Amino acid sequence: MKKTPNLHFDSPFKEDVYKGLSAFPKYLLSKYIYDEKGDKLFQQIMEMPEYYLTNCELGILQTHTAAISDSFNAEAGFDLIELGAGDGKKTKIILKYLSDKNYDFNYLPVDISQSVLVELEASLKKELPKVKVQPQQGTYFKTLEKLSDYNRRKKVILFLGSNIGNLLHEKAIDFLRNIREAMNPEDMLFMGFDQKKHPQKILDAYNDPAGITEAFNKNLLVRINRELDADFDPDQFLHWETYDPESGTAKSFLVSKKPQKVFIKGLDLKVSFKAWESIHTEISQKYDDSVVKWLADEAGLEVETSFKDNENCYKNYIFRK
Ligand code: AVI
Repeated sequence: MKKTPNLHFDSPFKEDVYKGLSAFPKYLLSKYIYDEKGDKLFQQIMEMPEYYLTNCELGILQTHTAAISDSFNAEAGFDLIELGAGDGKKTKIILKYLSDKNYDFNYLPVDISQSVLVELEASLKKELPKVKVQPQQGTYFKTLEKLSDYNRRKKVILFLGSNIGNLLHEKAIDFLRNIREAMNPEDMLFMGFDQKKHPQKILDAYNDPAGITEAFNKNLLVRINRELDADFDPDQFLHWETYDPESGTAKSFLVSKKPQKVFIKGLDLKVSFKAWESIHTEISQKYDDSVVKWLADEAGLEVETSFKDNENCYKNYIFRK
C-alpha cells in the first residue's frame, strides 16, 4: 500500500492543492478560483447572455418584489443578512422596496472580501441613502454565529445566485444545517436554486464561445502558478463541461491535451498527466422541488413558499425552521 507522507502545510490552499493533485482521479476545489482575477471573471460571466441564472433571478425579484418583501412580514423591525453579497445588484431591488415603504430594517451584507463591502456600502449610500448598512467582513458561519444572539430582532437571511449548487448534496445539507442553527423560530431563509432544464441550455451557460468560463476555470492553474511557483501551461488543458440530466449535476473539468509533467515548487511536488487525463474542478448542481424539499428535510428546515421565473428556469425558496 502507498504510504502517505506526513506533511505539514502552512496554508489550507497548499494542503488542498497537494491533496487534489495527488489523488486519483485528480481534482481541485472551485472555491480557489475566486482570487481578484477570478472575481472579475465571474462578474463577466454574470453579464454573458448564455449565463441565464443572473437574469432569471433578477426577473423573479423584479416580478415578485412586493410579495417577497412583504413576506418578510416584519413590522417589529428586522435584520436582512445577505451571505456573499457581491455587488448587491439583485438585492437592491428588495432594498429599494423596503426603504420606500419605510420598513424598519438594517442591511447586513456578509463577505470575506473587505473591498467588496466597501464598494457595496458606497454604492448604497449614493443609490439608497435611507438604507442602514452594517457590513460584516468574515466567513458566513462565524458571522451568523456572532449575529445569532447579537440582538433578538427577526433575521431574514439571503443566499442568492444558486451558490449552493457549488456544493455536493452532503455539503449543502451541512450548510443548511449550519444556517438553521443560527436561526430563531421567527427567522426566515430566502435562497436561489437553479432548476433542471434543457441540458443544452445548461451546457451553453458553462461553455461560452468567448472563452470567459474557460479562463475562469483555468484561473485555478494560473493561481497555482503564481502563488505556488508552478509551471502549468494552461493552453495545454481543455476546458470541458458535462451535464448529467439524471442527477442534475453540471461538472467542469480541465483535461490534459497531452502527456505532461508539472512541477509545483512551492509544494515540492511533481505532477504527471497522461494524455486526456482530467482534473475535476467544479460542480454546479441543478434542482427540482423534490430535491430542494429533501435537502430542507435533511437539514430540519421547511419550505414555506417559492417564486419562479416565466420560463421555469430558476426558483427562489423561502425556508423556515
Ligand atoms: C457561483 N456559482 C453559482 C457559479 C455557478 O453557476 O456554478 C460559478 C460558475 N462557474 C462557471 N460559471 C459560473
